[in-house]
Amino acid sequence: MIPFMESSPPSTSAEPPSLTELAARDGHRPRFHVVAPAGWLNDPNGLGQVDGRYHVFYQYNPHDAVHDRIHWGHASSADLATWTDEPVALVPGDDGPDRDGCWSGVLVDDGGTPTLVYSGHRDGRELPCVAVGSPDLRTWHPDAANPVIPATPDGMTLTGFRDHCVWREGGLWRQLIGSGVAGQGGAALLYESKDLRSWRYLGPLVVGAAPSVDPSDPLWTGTMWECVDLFRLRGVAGARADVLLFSACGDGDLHHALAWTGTYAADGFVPERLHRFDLGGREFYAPQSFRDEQGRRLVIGWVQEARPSEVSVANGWAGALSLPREVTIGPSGSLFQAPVAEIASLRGDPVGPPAQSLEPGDVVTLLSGDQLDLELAVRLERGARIDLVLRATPDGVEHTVLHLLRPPGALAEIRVVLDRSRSSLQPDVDTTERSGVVPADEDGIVSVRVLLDHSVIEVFVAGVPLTARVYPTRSDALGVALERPRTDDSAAGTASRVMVDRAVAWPMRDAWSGPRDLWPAAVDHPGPPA
Ligand code: DQQ
Repeated sequence: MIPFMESSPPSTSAEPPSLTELAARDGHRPRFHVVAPAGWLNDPNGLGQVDGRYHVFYQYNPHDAVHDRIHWGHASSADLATWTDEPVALVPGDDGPDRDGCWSGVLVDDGGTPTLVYSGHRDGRELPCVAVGSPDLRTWHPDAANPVIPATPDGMTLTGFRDHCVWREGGLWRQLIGSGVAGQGGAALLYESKDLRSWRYLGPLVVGAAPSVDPSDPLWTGTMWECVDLFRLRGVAGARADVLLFSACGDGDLHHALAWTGTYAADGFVPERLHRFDLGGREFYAPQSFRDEQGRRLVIGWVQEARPSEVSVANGWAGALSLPREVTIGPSGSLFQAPVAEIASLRGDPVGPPAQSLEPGDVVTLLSGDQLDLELAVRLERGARIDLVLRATPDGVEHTVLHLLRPPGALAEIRVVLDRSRSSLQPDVDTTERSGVVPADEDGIVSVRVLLDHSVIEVFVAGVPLTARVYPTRSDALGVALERPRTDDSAAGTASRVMVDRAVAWPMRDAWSGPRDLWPAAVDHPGPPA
């Protein structure tokens, strides 16, 4: 393995470095994404906005960068761009249903009492639990009656029973629990309650059909649905859809996040269209959504590592959360995602070349760096391709390329490919391609947003995200350029035109300030400006 360190010198004391010291010196650690102080992070949990302040909780192991005896970490933000650590919210009990871990769940407002509904993990299975919080969301007490649902529904053979989506409807609480019916497919099970403590099983909201496609297919729906989430979207021109978001899992393998759009009514969900929720596959998993005080539907997912676990352990940390994204629906029923507008507040001074047409072989160098926001508007004639090169060393030995290709045929679509084959000299990181097809407009105009944060890349092409990790070994892997290949991938050949209407890059500031602590203390937040 090739060592990679950024600026901080190694510790000179005889003491081995702490997890936070190891994490702070790893050049692959994102700076404007939510990451745990150190240790392990996986799913986002308990997302919400309370009295104006945003809260994210997350699956957390403060003892090591591995998934074990999961706690709930907590961070808060006034602006969705800069974040502050909050005290650890949930710790596995000495005994009881969450002795081996406090797995994923949600935050609800129970008549003014903040309440978490989560999965207690013990002896290899999960059961629903609740915890009650102080008004400032900093102190949490698991309910003495946990688990609040003591067993899975009678007569069903399930592949799993965990993760929660809880809402008010008709004066009662409802919840979905992620599951799967053996021999059939993933499922969301529907329950109802007056008090969040005593639940009545209503039946499956929906059971996936036995997946007919190969598990390697990006639309494979899995045998167990993790992190189920149901919400309604209303768009312009009367567009409306109910969305069932879930993470497709099979035999313990985490595959990808998918979303059904369809109709929720009469205790059931009629699925109509299945969407890949992120073209990055397993590297964007376990998303959870919430509605903020502005009425926006916001989603955050877990950006998994794509390097071996022992490398994460050696660096003292693993896992990041995606940037918060707003999800909307278009008139054609497509789902659009975009980073929340607040992220732009982290931008420094913009740099960008003038609008121009690219000839075959042309290269336009952009602002270099590994902590950047980029906006592009390009026009591709049929058969034309443009490449955005990221994290490139000056000699090109390491580089990552986002290809945007407009097929030669009549279809108004763009093929998006993230080629990571040369992204790292480290042999054991995942460098497999991530790709998909996104709708384009008839003129071949494509809007692209790229948020590069060290090892995390979040790309949005025409509202479709692709999230992935890259781990260049060299500290000079900072080059960013737009390139038109010498030959286009088309019968139209070089007759096609490529126009760059707009290309702007901004360096990005850090979302965190000051040292981080594995067990954060409560810190007063400044009040709103006078
Ligand atoms: N992660 C949690 C589970 C969930 C899984 C455990 C998804 O509750 O099903 O850390 O990544």
